[in-house]
Amino acid sequence: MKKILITGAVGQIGSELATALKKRYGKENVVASDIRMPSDFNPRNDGPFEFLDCLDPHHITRAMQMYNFDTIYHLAAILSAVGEAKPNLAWQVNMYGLYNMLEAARQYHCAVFVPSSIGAFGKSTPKDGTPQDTVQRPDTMYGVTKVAGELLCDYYHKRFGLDTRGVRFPGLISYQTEPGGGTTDYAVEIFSEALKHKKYTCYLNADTRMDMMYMPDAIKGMIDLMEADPDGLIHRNAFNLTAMNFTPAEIADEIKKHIPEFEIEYNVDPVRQAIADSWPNYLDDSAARNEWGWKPTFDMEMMTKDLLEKLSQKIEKPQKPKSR
Ligand code: VAH
Repeated sequence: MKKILITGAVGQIGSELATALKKRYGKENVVASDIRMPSDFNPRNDGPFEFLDCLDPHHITRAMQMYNFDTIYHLAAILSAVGEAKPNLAWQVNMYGLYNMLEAARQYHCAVFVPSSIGAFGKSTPKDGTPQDTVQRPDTMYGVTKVAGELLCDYYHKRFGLDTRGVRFPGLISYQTEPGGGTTDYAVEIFSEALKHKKYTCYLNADTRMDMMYMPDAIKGMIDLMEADPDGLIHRNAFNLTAMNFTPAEIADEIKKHIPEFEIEYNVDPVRQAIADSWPNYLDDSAARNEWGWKPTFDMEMMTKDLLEKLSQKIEKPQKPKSR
């Protein structure tokens, strides 16, 4: 039976991945970890949780020895916008944290999933149908750490035979957690603002096109990749992955089909606009489709309908705190 560690398990991806993995493998076989506790954690119902700072090898060693993991989903990271505000912190967490987890995985013989991002591309990367193998010259600290992380994971596979796997995620859209300081966060915030206030002030230009994905597809993609036959993987780390692409104006029009009175206005944040402008318009994800059968379910229309339905239920009937 699998024994899985998730770092960054209280974050946007981690919180939903933890739920999915516990359902698939049993909650006692999935250890969620982070440097902050989940808001509604109940040790009796939710399975084990560990305070684990990926910058502290002692925390990591203690967890590895306690649980004898065979798989690590390393999600602890600083995202693009926060990374530009705090570049040193982004380097520390995204590189030293990754190095510590790869070293632990090497010593304890674990497979490792590490997410990269469309942020690993820069202005000189072809923006339309961005190839799997192409120029990667990002000019954000986040992008530098993502490219370096991809290369470090490839090195640990080639040099030590470590089973490293990963994808380049587009903007991920979910409703379970607050956005985590990324450039694509507008595509998360817009839905709750539309439901609560019928309006949203967007920090990106109306025509800023980026790849996006609904969280259920991202979670399925991560698990499918980690369960894929390794002999079929040519690229292994940093597979381009996408499900849809849209602009703020286009997602606003889609929301208006459900909330006709919804209005969007624009107050551009030059820092996040510059980051978004350096990223692709849309990726070519054929390598993932060919090598391990990647196939998203949700397009923009399906995601908008599903997310608004579920988020409105959550807003109307907030979850009661779990019984102790
Ligand atoms: C960010 N949500 O905006 C992350 C992601 C592709 C975007 O890497 O930084």
